[in-house]
Amino acid sequence: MATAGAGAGVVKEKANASGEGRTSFVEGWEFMQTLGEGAYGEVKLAVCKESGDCVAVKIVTVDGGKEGLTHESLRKEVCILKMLRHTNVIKFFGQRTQGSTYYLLLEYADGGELFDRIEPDLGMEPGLAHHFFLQLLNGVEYLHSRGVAHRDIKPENILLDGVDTVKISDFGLSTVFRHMGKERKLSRRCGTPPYIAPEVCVYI
Ligand code: PIT
Repeated sequence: MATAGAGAGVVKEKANASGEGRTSFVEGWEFMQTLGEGAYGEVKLAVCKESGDCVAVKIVTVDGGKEGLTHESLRKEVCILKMLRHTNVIKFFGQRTQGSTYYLLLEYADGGELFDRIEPDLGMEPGLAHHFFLQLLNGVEYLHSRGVAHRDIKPENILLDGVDTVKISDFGLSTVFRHMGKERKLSRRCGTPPYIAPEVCVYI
């Protein structure tokens, strides 16, 4: 399936499979299956009705109930995504909002998560691990060159395309540590507990 850049406005309501009439459509794009779900909301595959191109759409509703999720945090995530353009970083194509619901149109990585390529108790063939790790380093080096700290790198956030190209995703916890050459020391302890580096956990 082709992946795409995106242009189009919000939004028309259409009945979903259970007839609840709550499935939103970004105009010109048809929503398909859910690609991922998290505390923030969900990511759906959307197909351009005209060209057949595919994008991933992250759908987030700011309702005050989800911890740490605010209009401000969403704006920051979008602002960071807009700064980035690299083969190993998921591309951002645009954003639509409808009330408190944000639709982020993102590159569709059709190879799934790196997480699913790790076999329990076995890991991964070293040659393949090397292939992924080099690309991950390339992506992280690029982020740092742009002054962006991702702060939640983990196999679930490393997506793959159909030819095993690494795509770093989920910038919900990311922040800017360098702006116009001026560095800012970060002190917030964040990440996903099982993956947090010991030096970040230690309370000084
Ligand atoms: C895909 C497939 C998939 C999830 C995503 C993209 C999500 C990407 C994403 C999520 C973010 C963000 C940037 C990218 O800030 O299963 O093609 O929260």
